Amino acid sequence: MERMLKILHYPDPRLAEVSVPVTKFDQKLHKLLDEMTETMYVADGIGLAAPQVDERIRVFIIDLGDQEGQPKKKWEFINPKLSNGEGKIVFEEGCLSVPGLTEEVTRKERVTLNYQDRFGKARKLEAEGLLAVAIQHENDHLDGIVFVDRLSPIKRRLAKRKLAKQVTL
Ligand code: Y12
Ligand code: CO
Repeated sequence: MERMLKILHYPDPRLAEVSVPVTKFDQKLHKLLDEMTETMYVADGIGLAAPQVDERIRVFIIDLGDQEGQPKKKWEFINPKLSNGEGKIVFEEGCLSVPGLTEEVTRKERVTLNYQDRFGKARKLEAEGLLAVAIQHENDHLDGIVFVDRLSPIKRRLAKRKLAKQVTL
């Protein structure tokens, strides 16, 4: 059992910072990835980015759980670079850093992601649908963007008021 990491909550200013690339694919990185995985599972999330656990590096993980017949798979993305976005998809997003709020966000339907695995090996993934949404949501965290920032000004204001009123544990 790995250690549970503390998840920062919006609007913590640390969530608004831009993260730096990973240069060492060592034991320390592997430990963080394992602890992030445990934290995501315990919190019942489907994605988690390193800055959400106060580590400003370009790392995120995704596990969508069982998806229509496809077996469960945990993805680890390090130093991701998004390209070739196509189409539009609207999805009701939530975030472990924004408990108690879900809102519809428009993203690209298909994306290509170049990234490295935990050993530094270069990899490429063509994703669509929910996986593409999750990748864009998590990649935003690496640039200091939370889904609330992607809402229209009116919806964002309402969302912020709702969050400010709510008591978080
Ligand atoms: C699609 C959209 C967003 C992502 C990013 C990863 N998001 C999550 O892991 C969301 C977790 C989440 C958890 C919630 O709390 C519970 O279910 C107990 C939740 O519910 C409320 O806050 C009311 C919402 C989201 C990936 C793919
Ligand atoms: Co998030």
